Amino acid sequence: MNPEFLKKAEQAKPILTVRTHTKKGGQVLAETSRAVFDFGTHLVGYPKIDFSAVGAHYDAPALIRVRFCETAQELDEDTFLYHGWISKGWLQEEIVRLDELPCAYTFRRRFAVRYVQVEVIATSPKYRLRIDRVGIRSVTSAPEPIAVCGKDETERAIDRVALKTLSECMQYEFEDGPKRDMRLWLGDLRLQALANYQTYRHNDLVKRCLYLFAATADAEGHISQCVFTRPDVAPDDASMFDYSLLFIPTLYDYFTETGDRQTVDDLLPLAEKQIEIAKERFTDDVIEDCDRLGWCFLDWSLALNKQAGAQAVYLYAQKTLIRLLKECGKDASAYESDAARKSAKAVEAFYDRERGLFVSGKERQISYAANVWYVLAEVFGKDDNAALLDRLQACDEAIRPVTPYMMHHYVQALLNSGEAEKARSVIRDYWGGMIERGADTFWELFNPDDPDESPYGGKAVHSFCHAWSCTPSYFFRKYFVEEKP
Ligand code: RAM
Repeated sequence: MNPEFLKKAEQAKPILTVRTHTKKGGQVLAETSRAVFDFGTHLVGYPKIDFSAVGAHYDAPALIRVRFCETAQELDEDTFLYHGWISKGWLQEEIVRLDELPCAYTFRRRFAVRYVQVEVIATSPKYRLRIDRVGIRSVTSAPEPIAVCGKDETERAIDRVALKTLSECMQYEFEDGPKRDMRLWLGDLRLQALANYQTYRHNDLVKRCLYLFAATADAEGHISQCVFTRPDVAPDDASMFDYSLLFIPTLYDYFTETGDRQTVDDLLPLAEKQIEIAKERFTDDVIEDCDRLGWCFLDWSLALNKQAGAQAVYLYAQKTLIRLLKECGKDASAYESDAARKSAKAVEAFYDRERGLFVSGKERQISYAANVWYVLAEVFGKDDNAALLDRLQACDEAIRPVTPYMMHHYVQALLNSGEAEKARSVIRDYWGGMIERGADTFWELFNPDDPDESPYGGKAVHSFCHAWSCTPSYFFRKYFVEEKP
């Protein structure tokens, strides 16, 4: 742990704004009955419920099950049937014994919630349980709400939900999702920071997160995929190839936005280290494939081969590093020659000239993930990239994005290739599709072709307020300026 970096991270720790939200109760529940309270909007915070007994003096504790749901559909999920590989510990439900009535029961855990469901498991024949009031103390480190933008109600609705998603994920760090995993992930941070620069401009929070990753890098400079901050700051024990490299553009974007040279001077050596570490995975300038889930992320499609896309992320990060070095007046020539070699090799190894698309792995798989990252890495010029994206769109067998994270990169690739109107309609269709299905905040996963798809083995643990889905607010303000508020 680097104490100097940790200190800088802690100095930038925000203060949370707390607000109180209350729903009046009055429902009287007998055993096995339940009541649902709808707060009308998504909140992140600490619930408190006031209970009392109705009937004779209570003569046994009340045993209740309380569920906290982000969406209405989640209320219908039978969580007992969830047996996926992500821990059941994330399910937002509590079994509570109320030994004394009346009482005000405060939940110690923080929840991401719109709907609160109270179900009575047991009282006694002598009394029933009355719910007098349900309250939530919501928390966020986002500054005051900001004005919504967009050219029509569809876009304004998307922007409103995106802003809400981002603000709910702004806590002591940029969290990936306030339901799960409640922590700082690098790929998520990069997109949150981009949206933040166009909206809340809480740039110290980005700085804090950059220093948290830097403080927890190991002695060789490996940056972890995510950082825990409770009870103490600690790195996860795994890294992902693409996420570690994305430290570079995250630092570059921060510098572009703030001009904070001190932070760049502190963190640039570590950014360079990411390229050195990543280089070890190449043989003759072609990245080695790997079948370990999570060696590289790109997207949550379990069928996705990551080989070609990983090389493209490397090129993208390295080119960003070159820009950063030059802007800091430093020599980047060694990186330039490496980038030229690895770009040429990528085309040789992965570009299928007949199909006009990049293919990945032994099976020569075609995916949005791989092709989009080659567009972002600018291996071809703008017009060629636009034509490549057309071919991609026409290719039925191409593996499509399943997360707003990958969809963000597709939209960015369209914009970089001069396809602003297509980019805009992707935003309207994809993010608008979540709103049509009732989203108050945007989701971790959304595959319109298969809305029940889950890489985890069940939707009960999905996060429905997931920061990497907040970037329509970035796109609208950065690229569609005429509708700026
Ligand atoms: C999930 C988290 C996070 C993401 C990683 C790769 O567990 O939701 O947002 O960055 O996967």
